[in-house]
Formats: sequence, C-alpha cells, structure tokens
Amino acid sequence: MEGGSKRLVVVSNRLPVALSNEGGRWVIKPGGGGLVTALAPVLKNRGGLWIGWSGAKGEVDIVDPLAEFSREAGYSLHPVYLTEEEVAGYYHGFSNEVIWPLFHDFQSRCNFNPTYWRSYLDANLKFAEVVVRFSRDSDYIWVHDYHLMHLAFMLRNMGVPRSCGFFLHIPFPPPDIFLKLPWRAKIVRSLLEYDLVGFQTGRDRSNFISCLRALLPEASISGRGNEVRVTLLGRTSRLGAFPISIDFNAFANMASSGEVAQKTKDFRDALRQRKILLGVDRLDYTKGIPQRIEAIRQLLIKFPDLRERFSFVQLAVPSREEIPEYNALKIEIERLVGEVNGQFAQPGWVPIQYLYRSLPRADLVAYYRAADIALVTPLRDGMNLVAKEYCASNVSETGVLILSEFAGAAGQLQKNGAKLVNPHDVEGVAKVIHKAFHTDIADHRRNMHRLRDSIRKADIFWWVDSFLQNAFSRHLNDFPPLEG
Ligand code: ADQ
Repeated sequence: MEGGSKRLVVVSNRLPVALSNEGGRWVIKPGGGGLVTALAPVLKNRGGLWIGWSGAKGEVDIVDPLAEFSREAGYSLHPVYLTEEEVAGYYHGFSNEVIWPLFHDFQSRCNFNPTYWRSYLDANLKFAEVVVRFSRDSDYIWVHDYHLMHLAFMLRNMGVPRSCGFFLHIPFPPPDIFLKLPWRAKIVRSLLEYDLVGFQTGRDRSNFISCLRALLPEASISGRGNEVRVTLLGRTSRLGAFPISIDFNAFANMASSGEVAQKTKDFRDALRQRKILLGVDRLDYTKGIPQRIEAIRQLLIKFPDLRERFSFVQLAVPSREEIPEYNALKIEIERLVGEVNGQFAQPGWVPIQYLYRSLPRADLVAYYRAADIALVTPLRDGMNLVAKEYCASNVSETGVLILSEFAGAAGQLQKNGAKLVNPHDVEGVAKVIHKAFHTDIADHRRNMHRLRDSIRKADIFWWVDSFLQNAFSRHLNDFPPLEG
C-alpha cells in the first residue's frame, strides 16, 4: 500500500461548479443543486478531492481556472472530459431518460435505448480512469448518485483496489418498477461492488433488497437496520439508510442577518403584506409543479374567502434544458400560470408570481423567511432539501410546511409537525392549505419549533459523519486538512 494519510475523494457526475465561456475565456463559479448544496460545506477545509464532469463538451482548457477555484474552495477539483456523444448517450440518455424517470415511477417516460447503456458503461470507465490517476490506495472513494453506479465495478475490473462507498440521492424503486429495466441484474451486481451502498430512506433500501432477492437469489442477506450485509461470491457489501440534510446553521444565520431581514420586508411590502405561499424547485416533472398550480386553482374555486388574501410565489430554477421534455414542461407551467392568473386576477392582485431563474442565496433565504406556507409537493423525491431549507430559514417559527408523502423527507418530518399531502389529490392539497390559514398560530409555532429542532440535530454534518462512520468507523473530523 502506498504511504500517506487517508483522504476523501468525492466523485459525482458534475463538479461543484458552473462553467461558462465569457468572450473566449472560461469562467468558473460555485454551482447550484442538491448535491453541491449538501457536500460543499462538508469538504471545505476538510481536505480531499472532487472528481467530476465540468459540464462542457470536449477537451476544454480549464486547468488554470479550476486550480484557482480549488485554492479558494479548500479542496481540489479534477475534471472528467466528456465528448458530445458521451454527453448525449450517458448523461441525457441513460442517466436522464432511463434511470431518472424509472427510479421516480415515470416508466412511460423511459427510453430503453441500448446505445445509451453502452455509452453509460464507457463513461463510467472514463470516470474510473480519472479516479485511478488522482487517488491512492489509502484513499476512500465516495461515489455519488445514479450516473455512476458502475464505477466500483470498473475499478475492480482494472485491478485497482480502493475502498468505495456509494450514495444514491434519488429513490430506489420497488421490484414491479425496477424489473422493467433491461440491464437490471447488471446494475444490482455493480452496486454490490461498493463496500457500502447508502440510500436516502429505509424504504429505498428495502426496495433494493427486494430487487436483489428477485434477481440474485444466490446472494446471502443478513442483519437489520444499518447493519444489513449482502454476501455474493465471497464479497460482502453493506446497505445503509442515511437521510441527507442541509447546513442548518448556515441557513438559520443567513435568515437572521440584516440583509435578509431587509429583503424579506421588501418582498412582503411588494406583495402588500398578503400571506405568502411558496414553491421552490428545479424545473422537473418529478416535482409536481403543474399539480401544485392546480391545487392553487382549487383553493381559489373552493374557498373564495381566500381570494386576494395571498400570493403564491413559485420559484423554478432552469434544469436539463437540452432535453425536449423539460422544455415542454416549462411551456405547460407557463400556460397554467397564465390560465389561473387570467381566471382570478383583480386590479392590484395576481394570485401566482412565477420566477424562472436561479436566485442568489440571500434572495432565496428571504423568500423562505417571508413565506407563511411552503408547498413542497413532489410526485416522488429522494429526500428534498427545499423542505429542510425552508424550516431552517423560518426563524420566526410561524411557518407551515406542507409536504408530499412521496418525498423522502416525509417519514422524518411528519412526526415532527409537517402536514403531509398526496400531491395528485389537488382538492385534498387545497383543503390542507385552507386549514393552515385557519389554524391557531400557537400550533404553527409548536410544529415549526419541533421541525427546526429535528433538522438542526440531523444536519448535513451529521449525515456525512453517519455515512463515513458506517463506512469504516472513522468520523468526519478524522480526515486531515488537505496537503500541499
Ligand atoms: P434535487 O432534485 O436538485 O436534488 P432538492 O433536494 O430539492 O432537489 O434540491 C434542490 C436545490 O436547488 C435546493 O438546495 C434549493 O435551494 C436549490 N434551488 C431550487 N430552486 C432554486 C432557485 N430558483 N434559485 C436558487 N436555488 C434554487 C437531488 C434529489 C433530492 C435530494 C438531493 C440531495 O432529487 O431528492 O434531496 O439530490 O440528495
């Protein structure tokens, strides 16, 4: 074994940066999205490397800007270069037209194109080659998400021994859905090449175990809780459930700042001190945005007393714009917003304010702080960080979290005061919103206080610590600062 201390090597499809070309010069800025939000505060000043695709097609010269970014970030970034064909086949194709819809119960949106599968394997091999180049035997490789389920298998095939853990950020489906995948047995076998496979919830893990039993009956499964072990052909992997979280204090502190207090006041004044209902999502068909707008329409039809008393603010961050279905969804949402506003607007009031852009963090937190009710109603979601960010930012503790029962966060947050809804039942969602308007504020305070307490205790640092401790009995703080 090579010398040197153990380092953490994170591998994900995307590097935690946004790349743009400004006048022929590559510019790198901190990125957005759930995974980056989750891991950046953890890696910062704790050492390690992050390997991933930059988002550009082909071999772009980003060595200098990446080195500069690495110095500032407190960890080093190493790019994987993908060609235009690889991006089409591995990323848009297999990852986002096969695994993403299938794992979120949208089987009818799947395109089981065999060329996508081959491209997925080639790209996983490419990522593995970069891991081999920059890591050493003693490192711990922590691979993230559905784009890279085959990475440990590739390392093993290359004869490169590494301790590897994997975390799936999206749900794992039950057998009646998963078994439709033409490459189902290969995916399950490859996941067992990781020493530890982490899921968001116990339900995802038990779905995986059910698929394993159906596809690989020769595997022996023992233990329970976070001690489940699977042995196949002499190799043992462990399966755990680790609900991801947020940097609670960062959100709470920002929400308490003078800057955010002023922005919150400005938003409230601009909306004439009406009650604020808020939705915040990447624009994705799993997030249930059209259904949520329908629920708002039902609210206005069934409870006319609420007309002109609230504004529903929907923030949508552009996502996967190159996939035609996402553009179709954008058009559908715009049409629905226009329709509902056209139906109910009065002079000086439109029910829905729709913002289609990524917002600076302080603005996002100000919206969270200003909102009386958060509508977090995905049709299916691995966890959903927005639900947790809203609670952390609700420093007045008067807000209400209305949460889909199909979000991974539901199990954890329902027992602490979130109001669960079925997002497909638009009348049911409208009734729960109406009830929240008429519930005593003391109840809201009690619930929000409990919600905030539970998220504060199980924050992002707790999540990383639970995973790493389970991986090899080492805590987060055991990782030394980055060398050199
Ligand atoms: P996502 O599907 O991206 O993540 P989510 O967990 O809700 O979903 O995270 C979205 C992130 O984007 C949040 O941090 C939010 O603040 C940010 N965001 C959304 N709209 C924004 C806007 N208009 N401006 C700025 N920022 C915005 C995937 C899985 C989830 C899982 C996470 C982490 O699909 O289920 O919770 O990974 O594991």
